[in-house]
Amino acid sequence: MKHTLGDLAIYGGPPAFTEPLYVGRPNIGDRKHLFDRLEQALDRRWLTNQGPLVREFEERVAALAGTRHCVAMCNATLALQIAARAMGMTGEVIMPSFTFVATPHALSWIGLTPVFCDIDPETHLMDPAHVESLITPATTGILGVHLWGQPCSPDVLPGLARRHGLPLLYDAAHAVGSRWNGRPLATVGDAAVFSFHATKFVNAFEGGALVTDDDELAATARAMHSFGQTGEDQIPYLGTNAKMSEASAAMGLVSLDAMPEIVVRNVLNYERYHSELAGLPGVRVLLYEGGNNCQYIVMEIDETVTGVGRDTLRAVLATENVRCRSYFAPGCHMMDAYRGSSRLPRTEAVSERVLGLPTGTAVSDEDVIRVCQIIRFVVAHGREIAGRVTNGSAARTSSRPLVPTPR
Ligand code: T4K
Repeated sequence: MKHTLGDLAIYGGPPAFTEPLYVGRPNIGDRKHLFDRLEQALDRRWLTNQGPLVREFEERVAALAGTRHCVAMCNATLALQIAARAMGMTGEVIMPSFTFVATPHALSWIGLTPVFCDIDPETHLMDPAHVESLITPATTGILGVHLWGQPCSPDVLPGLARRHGLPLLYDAAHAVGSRWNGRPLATVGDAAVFSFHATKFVNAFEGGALVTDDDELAATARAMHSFGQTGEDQIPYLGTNAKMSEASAAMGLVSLDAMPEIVVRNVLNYERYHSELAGLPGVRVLLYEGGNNCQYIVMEIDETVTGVGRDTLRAVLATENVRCRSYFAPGCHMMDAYRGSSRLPRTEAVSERVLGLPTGTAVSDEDVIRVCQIIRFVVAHGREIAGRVTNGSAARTSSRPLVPTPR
């Protein structure tokens, strides 16, 4: 418990946690099952190129997504590139700026031009009215993002895309297992891309997948992800190598098996953060509709109310060994790689306030309570802490760096 400012680690007190508490600590699943599956792959001497574990993983993911097809890939970034090419996107593609940089990078890397749109500050999701206002003759597609596993305008964007004759792809990196109106969220739009990165709800060490009901799109993407081949010596497409390995599929299958217990932990942590931080002026934890996998727990802090900004809070937490992330700041349109993009006031305001909080199976109820106790303490002493951090006295009273290196 922190009772006085001197109890805070930035002022020389003992850190609240002896081991770092991370955002994105991987969920591991049943190790024995993983090793069994790896042994079997080694015994078969079939390690990649559409082996039995990848095929099984694809079947399981398609069932979860509620789609006819799943093409498993080595990560979501390549899956987005392949999806965009297979869907015929060639020029400008409208997407949110408030997302992980992989969303615009994936498309820029293959010569497409991201056109960034603003968000609804309440949900952090792309604003469909702004999307429509950005459509020009140069637009060749819309890339929605189901950020934090939430549904990105599933009742508006598909109709809008259809009216303008544009393909609608969803970056569903965060939305594995997420549902909307009782149906899997991945069934919305022409196709969706999942991430199975180590930090994700379901992980395959690294991995991604394209899911769709479109037979032709699935067949094209499948060819493109394996050098553009449709058979031995048949290369109708330009392609790349985005195949998932058997080792990744083994981890992915074990992780799918563990989904029920992961979601229970995620939801408990989500509810605990909400209850512990409820009523704290200037602080809000994003509220999700039902059906969210709760892999990301995101809070906002309003410095005009609390007197303490996101970066100071993050620094204080870091010295307590609570390694939060400023997901996603700055907005992609403010990054050097996209300099020259139009300003997006709502994205810019939100990206200054957000903080991703530690959760997942490595984070217990007691951990969450202790993290929230520190947040409450910092907010209660917001102006004082901000003043001391700004005028450098914190650095003088503590030998610890304000933001320790993450590993
Ligand atoms: N679209 C969206 C909306 C995305 O969020 C992402 C990825 C993508 C597309 C692309 O998906 P992939 O191509 O990756 O499949 C991390 C992940 O690397 C990235 O996959 C994820 N989004 C993004 C939100 O987070 P970084 O640069 O923040 O990673 P890093 O290494 O700083 O780790 C994040 C946190 O996880 C830290 O707190 C440490 C912890 N961690 C990480 C790893 C890898 C662990 O505790 N153990 C680990 O093994 O991007």
